[in-house]
Amino acid sequence: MTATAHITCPLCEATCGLEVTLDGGEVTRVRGDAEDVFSKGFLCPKGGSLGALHHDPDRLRTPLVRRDGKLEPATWDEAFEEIDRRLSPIIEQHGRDAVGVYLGNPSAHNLSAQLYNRVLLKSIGTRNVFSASSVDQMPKHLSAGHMFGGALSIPVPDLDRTMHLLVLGANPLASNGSLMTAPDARGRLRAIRERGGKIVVVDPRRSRTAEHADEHHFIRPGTDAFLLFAIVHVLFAEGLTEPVDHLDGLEEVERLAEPFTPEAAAEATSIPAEEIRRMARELAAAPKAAVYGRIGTTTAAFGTLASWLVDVINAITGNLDREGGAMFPLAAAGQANSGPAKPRRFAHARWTSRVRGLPEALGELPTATLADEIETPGEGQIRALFTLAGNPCVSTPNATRLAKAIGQLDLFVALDVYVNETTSRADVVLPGPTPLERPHYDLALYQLAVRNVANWTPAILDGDVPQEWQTMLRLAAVAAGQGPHADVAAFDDLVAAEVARGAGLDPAVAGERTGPERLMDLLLRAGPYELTLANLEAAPHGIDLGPLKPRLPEVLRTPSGRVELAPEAIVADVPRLREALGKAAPNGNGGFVLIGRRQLRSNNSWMHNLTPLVKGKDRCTAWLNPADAERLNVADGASVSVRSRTGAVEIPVEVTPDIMPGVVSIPHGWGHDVDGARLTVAAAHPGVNSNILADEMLVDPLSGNAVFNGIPVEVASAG
Ligand SMILES: Nc1nc2c(c(=O)[nH]1)N[C@H]1C(S)=C(S)[C@@H](COP(=O)(O)OP(=O)(O)OC[C@H]3O[C@@H](n4cnc5c(=O)[nH]c(N)nc54)[C@H](O)[C@@H]3O)O[C@H]1N2
Ligand SMILES: Nc1nc2c(c(=O)[nH]1)N[C@H]1C(S)=C(S)[C@@H](COP(=O)(O)OP(=O)(O)OC[C@H]3O[C@@H](n4cnc5c(=O)[nH]c(N)nc54)[C@H](O)[C@@H]3O)O[C@H]1N2
Ligand code: SF4
Ligand SMILES: [Mo]
Repeated sequence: MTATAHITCPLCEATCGLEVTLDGGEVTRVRGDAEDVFSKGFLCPKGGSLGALHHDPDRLRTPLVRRDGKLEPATWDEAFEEIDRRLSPIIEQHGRDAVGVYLGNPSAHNLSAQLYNRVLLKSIGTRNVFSASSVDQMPKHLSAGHMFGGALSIPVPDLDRTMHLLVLGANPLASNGSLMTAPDARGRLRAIRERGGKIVVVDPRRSRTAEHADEHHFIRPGTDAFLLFAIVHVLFAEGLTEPVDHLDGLEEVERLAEPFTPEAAAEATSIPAEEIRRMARELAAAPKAAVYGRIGTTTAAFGTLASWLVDVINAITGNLDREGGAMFPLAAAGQANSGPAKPRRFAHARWTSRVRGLPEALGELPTATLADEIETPGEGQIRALFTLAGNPCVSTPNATRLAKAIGQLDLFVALDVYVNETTSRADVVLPGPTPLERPHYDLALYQLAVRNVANWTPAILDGDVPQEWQTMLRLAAVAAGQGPHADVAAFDDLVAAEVARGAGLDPAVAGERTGPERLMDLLLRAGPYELTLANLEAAPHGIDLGPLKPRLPEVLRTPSGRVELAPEAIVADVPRLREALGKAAPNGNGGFVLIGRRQLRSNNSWMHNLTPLVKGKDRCTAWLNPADAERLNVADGASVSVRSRTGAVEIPVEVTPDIMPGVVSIPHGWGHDVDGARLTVAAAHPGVNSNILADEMLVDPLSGNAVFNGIPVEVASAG
């Protein structure tokens, strides 16, 4: 009895349509859905492994509760009773801030999390909320918030129409695109060149994207803000600006850019001044161009400044909101910037973290200070931690310290699909369904898509475990003091009533639906295309809502109703960059700086337990330039020790001219040989955890975002 179903892959930001063949409950084939309106048949090896994920014998299918030091299978009732028994006294005695929450990256790819995390957080009522955002894109949220009035009002490159793309710190050929939902990024990039356009990549590594570009510039890690400011400087100095309408702060930006001459930036970045001038001139001359910066620019010491400057350049070259430039998507549901305009000043740093005084952003505190908040006694100390779809013991800086801190908690509850490097330390682990067992809609990612689309995925297999929204509501009820056996359906009715009120609708319009289906139906109805969930259900390959359209000034939510080119909060950080000018000299002591790199067959830390994704030669290697290898006397394949302030790892070397001298690159998400983890396949290909080296004290002060690029390290032969 075979059947075919069509789903959207929820593993990364590309939202590919997949065709899944099922034989009973068995997944027999996964391939790209050729009829998908957006991805048109494209898929990557991870999407192809959804069957392997679903059938992975190590995947968690029942709750676990720690008894006599060991995680043992338990019923759902037992698990919630245990959480209630241990959480309630902590909240009673120490208050709500004693509960910390960490939301991991899959939360952004999970409809239950997108719709119900908010409810859970509200019920817990803690300020100690952390997420993967502050080890990732928080700087971009801040620049978008301050410039355009919305943290998700992030302009995306109009890939399918641009004629010139300047890419900094992104490798979409491996990552499949980020803050730029674009299935088959490779095909879309190829098409730019085929229509006579140009792609320029700036990266300390000759990445796969760089290989497929017209031009690649090595840049010293962490220095993108200097380069971008110098481009702004040249645009003004040579009269090449063509600012878009609805702009405030142009003159201030011109003034701020003055010290950042190409010569000064050349020294900092190691890109020659004449090349910087040429980059600026070509950007200005292109009929339509877009600047796009991603994780190489955000997980850096000047991450917010770099994120801001990307859009400053888009705005002053006339490319912001222009076809073929950097545009604002118009999503079908849930988009704050297409709802009723309630302009208000974008606020961040409304409070600061207790121990290090790091700024709040989007209601969260920086993950780089999570260990401080667990370890440091006093009022507000975290004593209980919830992780939802997160693996912070691998994914966040100074992982060794965080793992130790987690060990001293009074209670640790994890909602996850594996017992891994983090969740193996939990007192209670609650499993979630697999992507084939749950409905899906990319609420967040369609707000960042290079084309307006909407695509609904029903659950295609019955699951062994409750839907995550049910588990979240049950957790929320426990946190709210309603005990372990709350009426989840009644709670959900309240949630729906609130969403309906926000949408100006009667919840009854959604009929008999409950859970995410009901909420999605409401949000779609309230959205700009006035769709219903039934419309989407009738279109298994998605609904194409057309190419991006100009949205200025309607998209803006700033108090002025204009693009704030020089927001006060960001401008205040420019002196720090100016002071670093001239000091960002090459590593004097012959020392190195560490950067990361994503790999096509990895998904951050959590898919190395699937044989199709880890087979072949060891991928967790350190890249070293031949000149450095010679100096250190290490050969290709030999081991080096890499040491930072926080720790050391030993790792095999790949000697390659594709990395800049003085830079070493180690992929993150490895280091699977941890006691207690239940990852049979991953443990046989463990690699090392690069976040043993990442220093939690290094942050972008404006956003509190962790620095992963440009970490000072020492490298020596381990022979
Ligand atoms: N050195 C360095 N560190 C980095 C980065 C880097 O470039 N360099 N990148 C950073 C970035 S961009 C990110 S986003 C973070 C990611 O940081 P995290 O989100 O903390 O880590 P992930 O590896 O994505 O782990 C996801 C966890 O969710 C679980 N999971 C997967 N699917 C589901 C699901 O549907 N439900 C539930 N409940 N659980 C699920 C997995 O088993 C795993 O435990 O890492 C950051 N860390
Ligand atoms: N296959 C795969 N896809 C993924 C993921 C994955 O783990 N594997 N993770 C997903 C997640 S959570 C995210 S956030 C996205 C990220 O998506 P991308 O931002 O495209 O991520 P990377 O592929 O790491 O590309 C970052 C590039 O920045 C370069 N870089 C490092 N430091 C600097 C610097 O200082 N300046 C500049 N200009 N470049 C620098 C690196 O060499 C690297 O080539 O990918 C997502 N997609
Ligand atoms: S590119 Fe991303 S969305 Fe597409 S198949 Fe691969 S993991 Fe899934
Ligand atoms: Mo990420």
